[in-house]
Amino acid sequence: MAMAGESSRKNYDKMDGDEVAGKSQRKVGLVYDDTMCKHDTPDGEDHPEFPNRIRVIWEMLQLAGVSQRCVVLGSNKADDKHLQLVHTKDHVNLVRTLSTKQKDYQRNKIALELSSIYLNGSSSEAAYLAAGSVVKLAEKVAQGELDSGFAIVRPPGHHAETDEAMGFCLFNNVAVAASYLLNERPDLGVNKILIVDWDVHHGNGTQKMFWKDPRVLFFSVHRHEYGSFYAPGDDGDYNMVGEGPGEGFNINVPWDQGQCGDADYLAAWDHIFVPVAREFNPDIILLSAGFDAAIGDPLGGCRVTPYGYSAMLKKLMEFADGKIVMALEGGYNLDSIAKSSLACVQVLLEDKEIQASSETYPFESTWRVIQAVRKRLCAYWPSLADELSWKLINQKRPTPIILISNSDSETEDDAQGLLDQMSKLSIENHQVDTARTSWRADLAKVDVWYASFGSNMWKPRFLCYIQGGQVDGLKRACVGSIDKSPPKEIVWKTFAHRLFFGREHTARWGAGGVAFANPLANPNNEIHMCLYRITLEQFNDVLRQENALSVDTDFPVFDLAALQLTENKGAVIPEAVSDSWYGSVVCLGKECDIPILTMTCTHSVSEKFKSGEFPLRPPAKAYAYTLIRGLVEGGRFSEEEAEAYIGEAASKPL
Ligand code: X5A
Ligand code: ZN
Repeated sequence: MAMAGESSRKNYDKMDGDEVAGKSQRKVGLVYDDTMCKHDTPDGEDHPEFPNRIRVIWEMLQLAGVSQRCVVLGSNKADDKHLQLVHTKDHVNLVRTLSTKQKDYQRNKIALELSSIYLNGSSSEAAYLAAGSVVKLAEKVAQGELDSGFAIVRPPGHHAETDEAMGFCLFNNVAVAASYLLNERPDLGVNKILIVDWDVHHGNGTQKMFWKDPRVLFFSVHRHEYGSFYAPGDDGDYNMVGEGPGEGFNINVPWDQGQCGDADYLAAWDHIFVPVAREFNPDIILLSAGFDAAIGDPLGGCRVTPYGYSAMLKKLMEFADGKIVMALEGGYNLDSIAKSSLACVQVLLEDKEIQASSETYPFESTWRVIQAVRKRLCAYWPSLADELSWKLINQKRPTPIILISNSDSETEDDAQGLLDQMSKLSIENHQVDTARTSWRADLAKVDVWYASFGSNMWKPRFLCYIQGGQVDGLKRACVGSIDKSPPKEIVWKTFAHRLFFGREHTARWGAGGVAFANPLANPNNEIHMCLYRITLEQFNDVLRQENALSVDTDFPVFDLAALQLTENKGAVIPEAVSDSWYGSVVCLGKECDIPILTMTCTHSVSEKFKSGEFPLRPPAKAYAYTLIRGLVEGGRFSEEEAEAYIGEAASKPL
């Protein structure tokens, strides 16, 4: 395989000793190969996991003069035999034969069946190189030829499951390397491997591959938020501790809010990972080093700084004689991933003392999560058994507010657009304002039923609009309402309106329509709605978030006069949201003398759906699943019934 370049070849020779420029240092390996940049979207469409990610990291290491002090290795193609240690034969065959497909549409068809995957003619080669390079680097570190190393690879790996590519990942690079050391190289004496996954997403693939294997201790810290952050579902929950002989060897630290930073991550290190790693005493550490929890990342919404990464890595250097193999996973802000990578390689090189420190405290929710994890796992790891001191957990900071939210109705579709938007995004660390403006106090006294028929039927998803948080695919956290108290009551009701799905594509859910209710009633129709009893203040905040407006506002979008008008006329179009997709508020009657309000498209827009001017589209799988989940978990329907209901609404003409 191609080497990274002529200059690096020279470096390799030069670096063959322990002494560089007179100072002794650790031998750190780097793998980089431009060939992995060839994996790209087939149609040139923007995507956050794009080729330059690895290039900027490599260039940063060169510019900083750091790569010149490392051992630069060329890439290495994985053996099918090694891939099959963790993947099925079918999966390996599928990825291998991608390159033999002559036409993009053949690959597009495969990619479409998978979650968050694109493929082109070079995807197969890149996937083989990514996995093989991590294997090679791990082998050299295990052998002692290198002290540690960083494989700057793509596509990433940790979402890839035994038989499935997903989440931008084709082969599970780190898992292949771990399994290779344990099963193919008994001669190297690696009996216990610690895999640390600090990518902002849960390492679902890695977790599953070593679920019952006590030789691999898996740590993953990730955003989880009721199971709604990618990867969807319960896999990332802290209750997932492994099974059989592997019970206790799987440790998830699932954040239940975004915006976690150095203080939160280091708290997880100090109070969970470090004590457990000390007990486990690994022979080598493999690090799923995604940098999408970095400050500025468009997908992660967290705030880890290069200092934070270096401090976390430094704490890991205490174990396994510092034998650490880092493999790149996610990370989508070029500046952040380059700087974070540099900080990490400097730690591996033991360049200098780590400067700076974290000045803030962890969130209250961070302490809650850490305590829950410790409690769940202390039976396996005695060092987690003690209660954290009250003094410690009392050191906490308030949850900040992001002033922009988004929703199903978000019209920004392409990834670059999102990146642009992100750079304009104003994140302010101001505290929740307890001195509310007067309109809030007034509207807080009035209750309404918010009637949901789309993804908000799934309670955890709706709660994001109240309590803040993020659901799958959402590029930014919901801020929640200023009033974070949960709904006072939840009931289900049926109305004589038509559920339908329209629009072609959303940023969050990809291709497919989102749910609308026809604002006009029709006795032949039946729509199922989940009604949340909330205050009119909260309803305003939901309405604003649903239409991608900031909740930080001096004026209500929907005030008492508007409520009166809606009750009298059946529907109003609040000025501030009139151009948005959910531009009208419809009153569906009363329940216990409290008005039932829903938000949907305006009548004139529904006419355009009817005439075909706007497209009707069945929902994307994941989106439909959220609705089905809402209907099932809400006790409205069995899964089959829910599917049939959604299926019918998605296929019948308006
Ligand atoms: C490796 C990684 C993220 C997938 C997000 C899909 N994957 N929405 O960061
Ligand atoms: Zn990630």
